[in-house]
Amino acid sequence: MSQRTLAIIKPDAVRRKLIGEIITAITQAGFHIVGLKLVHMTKEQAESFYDVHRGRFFFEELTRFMSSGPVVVMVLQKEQAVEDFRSLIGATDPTEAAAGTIRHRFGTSKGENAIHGSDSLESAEREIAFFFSSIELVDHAP
Ligand code: IDP
Ligand code: MG
Repeated sequence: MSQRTLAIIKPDAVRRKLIGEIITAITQAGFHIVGLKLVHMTKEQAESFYDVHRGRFFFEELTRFMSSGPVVVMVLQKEQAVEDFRSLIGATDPTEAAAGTIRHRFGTSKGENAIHGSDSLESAEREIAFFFSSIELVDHAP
């Protein structure tokens, strides 16, 4: 079943000029980009995006970081996109992420881990709707 998931190239990776290399890794892994834009979130928008983490000890650091500079948000389509993209990005902590994963290659700490990927189909639907309207998404045959 073809699915859509939300990816975010985080501010650390954008600052380090890694947008091109990360998009290459994503498209070479078979994902089709069906939506893409550059966004600089306000602190409030980052808090709203990460609402499920409100109250966690890292919430303040996370939302400050995610609103610290522009990010690249993308909607990716592929068979089993949600699960396969989580595999491609690797574990949250880059030191624990498998070799070859995006976080292992480009992340520098548990917070500044280069990329976000939706953790379930339900999260993907919510996160895609958070950033994109239907006119900003192209059709891609499954
Ligand atoms: P995930 O991105 O792998 O799904 P989550 O546990 O959902 O990981 O956490 C969301 C984001 O919050 C992480 O990607 C990371 O940027 C940040 N984060 C999570 N745990 C920590 C921590 O212990 N210290 C600092 N930042 C963290
Ligand atoms: Mg998560």
